[in-house]
Amino acid sequence: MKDKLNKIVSEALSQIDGSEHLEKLNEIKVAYLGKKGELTQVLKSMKDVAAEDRPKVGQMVNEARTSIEERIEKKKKDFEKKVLEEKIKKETIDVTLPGKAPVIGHKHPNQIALEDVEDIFVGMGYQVVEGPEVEYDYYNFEALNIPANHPAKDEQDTFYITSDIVLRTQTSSVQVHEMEKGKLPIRMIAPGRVFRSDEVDATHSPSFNQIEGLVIDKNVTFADLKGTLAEFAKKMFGEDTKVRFRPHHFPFTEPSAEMDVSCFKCGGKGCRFCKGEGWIEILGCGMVHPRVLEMRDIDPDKYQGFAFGMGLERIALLKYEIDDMRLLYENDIRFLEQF
Ligand code: 2NM
Repeated sequence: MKDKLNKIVSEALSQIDGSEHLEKLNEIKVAYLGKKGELTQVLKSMKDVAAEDRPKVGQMVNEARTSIEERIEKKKKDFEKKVLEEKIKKETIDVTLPGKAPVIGHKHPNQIALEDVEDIFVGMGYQVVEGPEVEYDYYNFEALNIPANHPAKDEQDTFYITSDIVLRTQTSSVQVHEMEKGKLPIRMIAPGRVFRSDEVDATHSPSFNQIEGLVIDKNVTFADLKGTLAEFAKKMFGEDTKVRFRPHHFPFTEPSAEMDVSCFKCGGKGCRFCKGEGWIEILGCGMVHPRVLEMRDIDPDKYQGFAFGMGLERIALLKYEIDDMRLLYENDIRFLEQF
């Protein structure tokens, strides 16, 4: 009996060890431990065993059963481990493979220049104010002391929607609205799109961007204008930048001037960039005309103001040494990627 059991066990174990998948293992389990299995048959033949030998034989059969069961369990675990290992191997990511760089957008040079200008004036306590692009003739011209017969009002220069509604030619109209609110003092810049009936070329476009500034307070003088704009020039173009003012004429300011900055490329010696001048024109400015203040019920004997206006594209072209304004409007990715 003992030999028979040993034979069954060693056969079973070698079959278990040699099995290659889970189904085979189940077949083996049934073949040895199932209802009609070999070991079960042995148990059934117990009745033929002498009574005094039965406990011993019973123990032997149980031991045989346990050793087969344990080996099956162990083999099962081995299979599960193998399946898991294969799964993990399949799911591994090779972190050494080169990645795909995401395409990141760039700020438009106009936007960079706008944010630079805004940061400087906001730092000096100015508010950024926006207004409508479609404007009454009154706010665009009349309230700015531009008379009916002024050449700027010509249809050659201004886009008319109706006889008294225009596409704004400057953002000063926003400042007229601000003065109209009646809250003083005012310290503001008005950035935005303006429209003029110009042909497209390297320095002109029918639609471009302006930033105009306005300060109204008690005891404001031309010295405040000069100090403010000199500080702006240093912050915008570098601490060594010098400024100079040339007399000019605007209907809405008196006196009026144009401001140049020393060439930030050659430092003022004269180069190709400044066309040998050493200076670059950057903006127009002046003391707000008393008539402009009076029209808004501001007493010019109590309050004075200074104002200025600059073209955003012009600033961006200078800052990045771009020689054709059209590049700013074409949205060619190869151009925009450089900023
Ligand atoms: C410029 C030049 C000089 C200007 C004037 C005003 C207002 F509303 F106060 F009258 N706003 N902006 C001004 C003055 C604009 O642009 C070249």
